[in-house]
This record gives sequence, structure tokens and C-alpha cells, in this order.
Amino acid sequence: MPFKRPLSSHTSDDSESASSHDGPSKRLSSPWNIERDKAVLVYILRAKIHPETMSELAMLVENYKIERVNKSHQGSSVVSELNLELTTDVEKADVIVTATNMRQRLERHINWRIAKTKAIVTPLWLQDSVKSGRLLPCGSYVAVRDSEDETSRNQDTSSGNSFYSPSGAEKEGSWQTEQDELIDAAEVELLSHNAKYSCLRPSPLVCPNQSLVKEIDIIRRGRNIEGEERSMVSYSRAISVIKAYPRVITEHNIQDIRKLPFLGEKILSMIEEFLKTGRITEAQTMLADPRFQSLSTFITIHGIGPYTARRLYGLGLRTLEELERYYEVKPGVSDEETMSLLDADASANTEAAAEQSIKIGLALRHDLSQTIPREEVEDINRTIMRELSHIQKGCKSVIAGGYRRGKSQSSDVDIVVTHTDWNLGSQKVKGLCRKLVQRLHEQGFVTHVMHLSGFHEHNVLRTHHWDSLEKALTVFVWPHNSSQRRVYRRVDLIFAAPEVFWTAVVGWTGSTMFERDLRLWAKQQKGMKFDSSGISRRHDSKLYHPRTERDVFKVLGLIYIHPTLRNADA
Ligand code: 8DG
Ligand code: CA
Ligand code: CA
Repeated sequence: MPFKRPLSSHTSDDSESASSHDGPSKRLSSPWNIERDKAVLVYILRAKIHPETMSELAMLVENYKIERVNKSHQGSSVVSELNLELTTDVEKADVIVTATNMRQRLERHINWRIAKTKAIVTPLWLQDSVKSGRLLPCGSYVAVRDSEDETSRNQDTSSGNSFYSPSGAEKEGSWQTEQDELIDAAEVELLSHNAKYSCLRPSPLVCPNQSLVKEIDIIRRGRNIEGEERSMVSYSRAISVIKAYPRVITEHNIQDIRKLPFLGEKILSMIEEFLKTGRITEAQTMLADPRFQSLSTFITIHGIGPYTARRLYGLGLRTLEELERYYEVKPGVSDEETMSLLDADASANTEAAAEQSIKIGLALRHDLSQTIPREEVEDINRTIMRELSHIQKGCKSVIAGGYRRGKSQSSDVDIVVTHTDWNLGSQKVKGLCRKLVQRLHEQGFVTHVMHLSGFHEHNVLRTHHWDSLEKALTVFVWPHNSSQRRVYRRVDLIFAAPEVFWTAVVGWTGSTMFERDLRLWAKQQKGMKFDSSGISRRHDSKLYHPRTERDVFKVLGLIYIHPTLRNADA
């Protein structure tokens, strides 16, 4: 669950009026009830935390503090509001960070009477908060099950983070957004960072070796744009293994790293080079290569994949301005007849549609390349679900993608929708995607549709669960704030029948490598087929209809992994 924030926290005017109303000393930065400029005091309980991890956590706070102070002295306008201080006095602490998940164990070190007045969270909360530069909602990071109530009360009383608790009219049940599970520390302990499949490993958003991961990712990107698929997957695998490794890699523990899966001699020597120099020569050479630069830039445009990027490069094109001229696009202007897609055949996957999609992506690239903060992602979901409730009551949604994995900024919004009626929902969502996009267009929210696909008729040559998803890749804009410049956002809408809703949510939550390994695990270890639109058993085509996300993992014979631990990519 999230921190409470003022309803209109994104406008500076509102925060000013809040302070003049309440007086600055009363203005609260969060429901922790900590005054705005006061630091959040963090007590890290040593028990069960490896000494190395302990010092990493402490360093994390200290380095962050130094960076924040420096920025503030330099008069930077991006000084984070997150103000953390370590304390060794648990009584003074606002938050207790612990790897212990049992109340009895915690009580061996801290009096419960004191502990229960604090937020008690896992180390991941600290790592993710520092990474995102804000006090993250604690609900998903509750460490001790017994403390859930206390933790919620101590830091967090408001509605939706990755879910939205309807208020006012929405409470009447016309639509809802699903709540995410909490992290269960005991369950996380059952996972192993040595496992061969990333769906068996806990992979945090930011890992202790993040700068190494970023460097290797440059080489992975190089392989991707050149179409070297096998090599790209090898680098993706290596990255995913490092993402799950829980300690900082140093020259002293490199022997441990040698035991991890998928790290061949070449990668190991790159890691050694990185440890010595902070760089990998091959990555740096790539960054300096004009071809790498052009192709990397081209694939940032929606609709341009590596293959098209190489074709355009082959035509002598090098910059986005040259692409604009080639496609006869004016920046910021896109009055393509894209809405005609609404009338076109559902599977209009023609070359013309692909080119149209590139033209839109190119024209709107300045907006579409901007990331979207979590609050706006939630606003977009709320708005879309409100519009949907005018067409069909009783639907529910989950915001999937990177948002669900805990990213503070998303490049687009992925919303998976179904109907709450288990028996009749399938009929009720049929055709809804197209109707919703039509309505959103009429209301001025959707300006373009890059792709629209409907339910396919049953086709015996396909496995049947391919029939069950409807999908619209759209461009969304806030229509009514004429005082501000409108910003175009990419929004993916996915409609699923109730029986495949949770497989769709798992499939669209990612990350990409996590998904790849889920499919591989299902096939190699379970004789099953998994994709966003369903799970089936290969030998008799039996279909599974999981009722919860946990059920998806259970059917696949996997320990549940919280979405924030599915960050198996860089
Ligand atoms: P971000 O860059 O958007 O912040 O990160 P992301 O949310 O992880 O990336 P994404 O490109 O929006 O992809 C989200 C997940 O959705 C990812 O795991 C892959 C999956 N996905 C697509 N396209 C499709 C598709 O056409 N079908 C299915 N089943 N899954 C898809 O991106
Ligand atoms: Ca996304
Ligand atoms: Ca997406």
C-alpha cells in the first residue's frame, strides 16, 4: 500500500496552498507523520543479515545522504524529498529494516511493545526507496507477518499503489483494481539465487551489482540491434543471474561467481575487467560506434525493431531527423488516419499498418520518450476504468509491466482487464476492447491506435488459449487541461476472460527474461505450455484456469515470486 499523498500532489500550487493553510511545520511529507524536513530514522536489525549485506545497506543510506546534501548545496532542482538517517537507537527509529520474518525471532532483539509502533520492513524496501528517491509504500515490503496491521497503521493509510482502492462513486462496485500480494519473507527464503531458471530466483529492481549489469547490458543491446539473437539471449541470461546475486561482487569473492549458472569464461573475464577498471572495453567500444548509436536511437521509436532499424541504416539514414524526412513526418504533428484501425479487420497486421505505427511513434517521439511517474500511471488506469464502467459494469484491472515490478517511472502503461463474474465474464469482455477504445477516442483520451486485435475464432491448428485475449496498443492524452501542454503517453490495453486473467497478468508483468524462463520452465520441466493467454498441458491439451496469481505459480509447480522480485532484466 502506498504512502498517503495529497490528492493533487503533482501540482506545485497545491503544495503551496497546503503549507499556507496548515503552516509549514505541520506539513507532512507522508503518513509516517514525519514533518517534511525531518529525516526518516532507519534502524537496521543485524540478526540474519550477512555482514557484507549489512554494510551495503548502511552504505546505501550514507552514500544517498551525501549525494543529496551535495545536490542541495549545488542548488540542484532535483533534490529528492527522501531524507533518511540511520539510527542505532531502535526506540527513536521510524522504521525497522529486518531480514527476520518471525515475530518471535524479532522479539529476541527488540521489545515487541516498541517494535509494533514502527514500520517493520524487508531490506528490499530500503534498496528500492533509495533507488526511487522517495519513501516507497511499505505494504509490499512488510517483513513480519504479525506486524502487518501495525506497519500499515504506522506508515500507510491511503489507497492504491499498484492497486487502487475505489473511493466515492467507484466504491459502488462498478469497477475495481486488484490488490497486490505482500512479500512473504519466508517464501523468498525458499528461492535460490543459484537456480537455472529466473522464475526460481528473486530478482530485485536494483541489485548490489547494478553498475556491472548496466555495462553488460550495453553489449546485450549491441547483439540485439544486430539481430544476433543467440548471443543476445546469452547476455540476457548472464545479466539475470547477476541481478539475483545478493552480494557485491569483488575480487575476493569472484570464485563464488564462477559457480553461478550461465556465466561462461568470456563474461567472467568481462566481470574481472569491470572489477579492475570499472569498465568493459567491448561495451565502451560499442558506445562509441556510430552504427550502434544510430541503430540504438532508431529502435527507441515505437514500431521500429532491430530489423527495420538495420534496413533504414542500410538506406543511408543515420538520425531521427533523417527518419522524419524519410517518413514525411512533422515532429509533434500526427493526424494519421490511425483511428481507421478501429474499423479495419482485427488482425490488420499489414505493412501499411506497421508503417503508420512508425509514423505516429516518430511524430510523437518527444513525448513518448518521456517516462511516466507512478501517480500518473494510476490516474490513467483510474480514468480508463471509469470510462469502461460506462460501457460494462463489474470489470476489474491490474496495472502490469514495469510499474507492477516497482519501477518509479514507466515508459508506457500496461493495463490488464477482465470481468469479475467468473461464469459470465468471458462473454461480458468479448468485444469490449474495441468498444472501450472507441469511447476513449470519442472522449478525447485516445488519439491513436497502433494495433488492435480481437478474439480470434477457434482455430484447431492453434492451441485454443490463443483465442482469449484482446489487445489495443494506443496513444493516450489528457484532453481537458488546456492550461498545460498535453503529453502523449503510450497505453497498452489487454482484455482477458476471467479464466485466463491471471495468466495474462503474469505474462504482462514481465520482466522479459522472467517471462522467457517461465515459458521454458513450463515446457522443459512440466510438459506444459505457458503464455499470456493461458496454461495448458501438452500431452492432453488440458487447460488450467487459475483463480489467483498464486494459482498460476502453483499450477506451474513454482514458489510464488512477488512482482517486485521479477526484475530479471537490467
Ligand atoms: P517499461 O519500459 O514499459 O517501463 O517496462 P516494461 O513494462 O517491463 O516493458 P513493456 O515493453 O511494457 O513490457 C511489459 C511486459 O509485457 C513484458 O514482460 C513483455 C510483455 N509483452 C509486450 N508485448 C507483448 C505482447 O504482444 N504479448 C504478450 N503476451 N506480452 C507482451 O511487451
Ligand atoms: Ca510497460
Ligand atoms: Ca507495454
